[in-house]
Amino acid sequence: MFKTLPLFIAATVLFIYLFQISYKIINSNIRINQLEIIYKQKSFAVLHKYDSLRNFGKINPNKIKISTNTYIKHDFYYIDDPITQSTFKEIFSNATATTFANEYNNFNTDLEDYLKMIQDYYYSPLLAGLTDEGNDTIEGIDISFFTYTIYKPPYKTSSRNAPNCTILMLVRNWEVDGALKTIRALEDRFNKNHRYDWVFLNDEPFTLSFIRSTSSFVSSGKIKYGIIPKTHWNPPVANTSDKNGLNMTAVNLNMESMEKRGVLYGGVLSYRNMCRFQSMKFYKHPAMLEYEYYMRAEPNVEYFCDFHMDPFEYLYKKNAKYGFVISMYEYEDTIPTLWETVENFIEGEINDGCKLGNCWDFITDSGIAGKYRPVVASNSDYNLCHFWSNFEVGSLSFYRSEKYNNFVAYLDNTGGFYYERWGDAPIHTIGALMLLNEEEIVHFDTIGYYHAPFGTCPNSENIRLQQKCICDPTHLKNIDIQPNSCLMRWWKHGGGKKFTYF
Ligand SMILES: Nc1nc2c(ncn2[C@@H]2O[C@H](COP(=O)(O)OP(=O)(O)O)[C@@H](O)[C@H]2O)c(=O)[nH]1
Ligand SMILES: [Mg+2]
Repeated sequence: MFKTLPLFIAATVLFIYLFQISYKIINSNIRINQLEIIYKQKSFAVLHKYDSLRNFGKINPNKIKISTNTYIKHDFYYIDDPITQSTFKEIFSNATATTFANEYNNFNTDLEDYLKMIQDYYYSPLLAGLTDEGNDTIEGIDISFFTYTIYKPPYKTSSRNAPNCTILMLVRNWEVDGALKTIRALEDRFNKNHRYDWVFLNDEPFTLSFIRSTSSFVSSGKIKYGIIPKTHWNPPVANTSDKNGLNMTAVNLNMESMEKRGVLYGGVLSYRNMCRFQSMKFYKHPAMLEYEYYMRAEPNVEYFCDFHMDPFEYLYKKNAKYGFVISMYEYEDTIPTLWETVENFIEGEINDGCKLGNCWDFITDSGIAGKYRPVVASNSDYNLCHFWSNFEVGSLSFYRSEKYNNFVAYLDNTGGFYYERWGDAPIHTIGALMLLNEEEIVHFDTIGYYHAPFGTCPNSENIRLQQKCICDPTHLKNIDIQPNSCLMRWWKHGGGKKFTYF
């Protein structure tokens, strides 16, 4: 008994001690949790204090600041041209155009209404089986060109140095994060000083959240959201005026085989739609009609440096038609018969007295350029060099010219966009070199740019400092120092090595 008592007391003390500790721990955790909950509730209340007022388009413009630099003023926020009666008249009969343009322009100004309109006119009939894949018309009205326009104040045109220019991004709703990264960077590095318009195009209607977030990232100016008609997007089918029609069984077989061979995007139909659209349709979209020059932007790219000059102004003042930053070799697997098609086209044109542009050697010379041999051997007289079109600045009148359109229509008639997987980059490149001369094509050597997996970074330290570049020209991802860059060929056979300073 006397022996076990101290043991018993010690055990009891230990138990009480441990119990107290656990109680404290549990209690403090509970308290922390409670505090956290209260804290979260409070922050939530503070954060969302103005939510009911902040609902898009329903705020008091004079009072509520909705982001660090943006006041949305309701008056400025409305559906606008270019879908006015005259545009409609080009597409529809007169009577339909008048009714529909009125209906369109009378729509309430809220974004929700835009979406409801899309829902009513676009999705519901699709779901009800009233339309099919190849048809955008509802009761004889083509709804596919709908463009929604936002004016974001201060809406000034005076800061622009070239007329009628726009930044164009073809994009899907789910790419919104990448789109925001691009907009943020391009606005910061370039456009906040110029306020050129933005145009977003999609083969599906943009969602409300896409429109809200992207428009809030643009500093100011006009922002358009356009739907691409299926007739401009889907493979051309038989019995349409577009072309003779593709043999889709053959297209599918080719896609399967390219996929098996590991050709990039070899098995993807939507990629082919995209390449054909970017080659021969984008400049025809009504949202683009008011513009003279365009700059292509893609989601998830980077702009390493401040722009020291305005590429639009540069092309405009020099009367140039095409500008690029990166040039490299194309995958031959995607264009096995492109070159013979081009040669056939040229043969016909030259017989008609047409002359090739004076930089043609840039894509036909296959000799050694600089100290590197070309790493890509070609099976045709095309050396596979092309301007990377994910960044390009181009004259839309060049793209709308009869000659360019004859060229792409000829290519399209062979079905090569689908039977093979012709990219818009080699097509823009070949078109430009065929129809333009040296002084009309510009290499922008001071723009720092990255699109996976390659980028370009100005070589001069002075320029990098002046333009606040975040890039390393010696990095392996700098395409300009890689043997698969075509830049040396451009210096040798194209426009030469020039500097893009005024
Ligand atoms: N709306 C839409 N945009 C597309 C589609 N496919 C590609 N794009 C856009 O077209 C551009 C090129 O596509 P991307 O996937 O970046 O191809 P890559 O640059 O050749 O690897 C990007 O701006 C994409 O957002 C599509 O099916 N629908
Ligand atoms: Mg891309």
